[in-house]
Amino acid sequence: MGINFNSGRPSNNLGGQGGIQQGGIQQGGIQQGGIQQGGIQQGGIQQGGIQQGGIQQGGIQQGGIQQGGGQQGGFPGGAPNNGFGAAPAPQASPGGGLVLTKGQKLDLTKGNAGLDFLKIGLGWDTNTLQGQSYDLDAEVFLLGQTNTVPSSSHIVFYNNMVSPDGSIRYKGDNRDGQGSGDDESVEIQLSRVSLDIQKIVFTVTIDEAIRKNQNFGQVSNAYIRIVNQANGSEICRFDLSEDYSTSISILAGEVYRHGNEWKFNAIGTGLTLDLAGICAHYGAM
Ligand SMILES: [Ca+2]
Ligand SMILES: [Ca+2]
Repeated sequence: MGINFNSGRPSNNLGGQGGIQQGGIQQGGIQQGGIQQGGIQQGGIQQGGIQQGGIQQGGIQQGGIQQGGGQQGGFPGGAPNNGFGAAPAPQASPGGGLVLTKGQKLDLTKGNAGLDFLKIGLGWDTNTLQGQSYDLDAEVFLLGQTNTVPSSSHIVFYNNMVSPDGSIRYKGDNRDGQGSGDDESVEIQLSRVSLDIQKIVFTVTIDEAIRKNQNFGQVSNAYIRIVNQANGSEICRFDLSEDYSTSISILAGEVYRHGNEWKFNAIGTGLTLDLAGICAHYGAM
C-alpha cells in the first residue's frame, strides 16, 4: 500500500526548519499570550473555569510561566476533573455544544434524524516562546469490522484528503495551531460512509515529535468538537485536557455505527505511537 507521510508538505517535517520558521514570530507571546487566549476564549469559559480557566491559558501559562519547560505546571489542576471518575455538571461549551467527559458516548443521529453533514474540528495551542514549533496533524481512520483499515486510502490526512467513498474530507493542514478556534477540520457526510465502515476514528499527532522531543504535555487547549454543518451549531465538544506529557499522539474520539444510528465516543487516550505507528496499529503498512 505504501503511505507517504511527506509529499506535499513544504517545510517543517523534513529538514528541521520548524523551529526557525515559526519560533518567535508567530507565537512569540503576543498571539498566544495576551490576545488569542487571554482569558477570553479559553480562560474560564471553555475549559470550565476550574481546571484550566484563567490560570493556564489566561495570561499566565502562555504569557510567562509555562514556557520554561515547566509547561505542565498548571495542568495537574485539571486532572481531577477530566478523569473517569469526576462527573462534573454538564456545562456549555463556548460553541454552545454539550461538553463531553472522557469516555462519554453521545447519540448523534438518534433523535436527530436529519443529521448528515458534520464537521469535526480540532484545535490546539502551543507555547513556542522557547523557540519550538509544534505542528499537530489530524488523521481519520475508517475502520471495518476488524478494527482495521480496508486500505491505506482509508486513512484521511494531509496527504490523502478524501476517503474512497467520498464521505470524509480533510480540510487542510495547519502547521502551527496559531489562533483560536478549529485549527484543522474534517467534514463527514454520514450517509455516504461505505457500509463496510463501522468506525471513524480521529487521532491527533505531533509532526516529528520524536525528533523534536515534543509531546502533548506541551500542547494546551486541545479539543475535538463536532458541528452540524447544516446549521453551524456545535453538537459537542471534548477538551483533551488530561496530562498527556508522555504522549506523542492522542486517540481523540470516534464516530461509530450503533445499529442504524451513529454515535460519538469521547476517548481521549494518549498514545506513544507516531503516525506510522498508528497506521500500523490499524493494519496499514
Ligand atoms: Ca498540521
Ligand atoms: Ca489554535
